[in-house]
Amino acid sequence: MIIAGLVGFGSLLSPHAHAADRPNVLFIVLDDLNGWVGHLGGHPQARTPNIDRLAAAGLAFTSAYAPAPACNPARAAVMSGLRPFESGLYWNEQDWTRALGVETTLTARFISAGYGVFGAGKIFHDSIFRDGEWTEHFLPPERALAAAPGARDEGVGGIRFRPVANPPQDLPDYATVSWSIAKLQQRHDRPFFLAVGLTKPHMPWAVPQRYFDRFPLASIELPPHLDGDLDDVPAVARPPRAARDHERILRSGRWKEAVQAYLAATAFADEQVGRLLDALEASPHHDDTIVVLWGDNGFHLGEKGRWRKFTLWEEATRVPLVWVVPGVTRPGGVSPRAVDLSSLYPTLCELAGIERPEQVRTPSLVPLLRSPEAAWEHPALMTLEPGSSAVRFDRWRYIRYADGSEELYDRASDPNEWRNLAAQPTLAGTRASLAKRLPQAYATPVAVTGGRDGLWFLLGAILLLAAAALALRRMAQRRGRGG
Ligand SMILES: [Ca+2]
Repeated sequence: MIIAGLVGFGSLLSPHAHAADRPNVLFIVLDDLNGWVGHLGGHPQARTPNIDRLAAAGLAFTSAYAPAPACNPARAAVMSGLRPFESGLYWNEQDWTRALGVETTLTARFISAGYGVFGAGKIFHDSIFRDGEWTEHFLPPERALAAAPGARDEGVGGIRFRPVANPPQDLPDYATVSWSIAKLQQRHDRPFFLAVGLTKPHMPWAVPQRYFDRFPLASIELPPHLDGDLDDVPAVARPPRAARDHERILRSGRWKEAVQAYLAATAFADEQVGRLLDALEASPHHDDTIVVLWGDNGFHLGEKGRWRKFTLWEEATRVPLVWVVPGVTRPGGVSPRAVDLSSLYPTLCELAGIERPEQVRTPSLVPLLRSPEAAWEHPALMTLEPGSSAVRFDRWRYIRYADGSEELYDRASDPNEWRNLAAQPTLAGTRASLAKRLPQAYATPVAVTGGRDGLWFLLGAILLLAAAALALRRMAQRRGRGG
């Protein structure tokens, strides 16, 4: 059990506190972990005893959201305190290093305040570690994984899953956690900020057979889904391409297998979290370390006929968010307030007595860490692309797309978001007041350079260079011959 520290720093530090008085931070991020964890009840069969014991030791948010339903923009928002519509980072294909100056990011801020800042695994998109943002960092080696005996194939189309024959020690996350445990066991002469980024349960859901065995296929329950659910959503919310995953899954008859594999990958990731928590409890830093655990975005497993993320619905945006702050949170705390992860930056600054940069305007969560049910006037915002965002506030989810089309859900009576109420005349006032909370302006998107587009660009550039080199050689040959 993690016990909220007796010697906690219940009275928050001033920005002028000595570095030595500041708390340590253990910052844990999981890739593509949605609400399918025990304490959130997103799937009745999810088994995450370690994340749940952390939640029981402190405070769990039950309505926490990613600032964007994709890895790159969500992580950029957490690490910069700037939401996508402020930074111009909306998609995975954008180069976040162009938009975020080194001096502005969360870990650079902690380094300036005298912290030793350590990072392991995937923290930023593409696992990029820049000088000035880390005192020391670690990237685990990738090892070849062998299919478990009896594994059929690598999944269904782009939805990749398969049990592997390797032991857990062969997975990169295991090495990430081992490196981090060594950091927790060290003595530190100044406060530390240790960021640990696990890559599971991101696809491929390729984890040892033993994790699959915990979820017998015959017992697997499919997530809630409704025929005709998309009949009342705008056309822009159901692009034909996005439906292909689900069509293939239905044709294959392997929906339950995919659900089993996601639960298995999550159980593996949870076990790694458990190793870290055990190490923290056994370390000398147990009483003066803040723990924050979050998922970078949600994930659809067939709800609304969708797979992956990239939507403004609950499944793609809801994430676990757990805090244990000695002297501030109390065991068993639960906050139902809707918040988004762009608040992590100001919250951690406030808890550590570090002044937040001027450009970070998102609200600190400290009032909710102290009183989980305190009144909260701030909306949780999530952005898909310029002009398209969702707001979660009170019992509502309101979505407006760039073409002006809308969705409105009453989560109190419709937790699966099956009935779009945007056209209800009696809710016009509600809709208007929610619309006011949406972003009023969108930053120009940062140029797309990474991902597939970037590869094509690179390929084009290589071909051009090769053609130029060939032309030069021919010219030289002609000169050589002709004299
Ligand atoms: Ca519907």
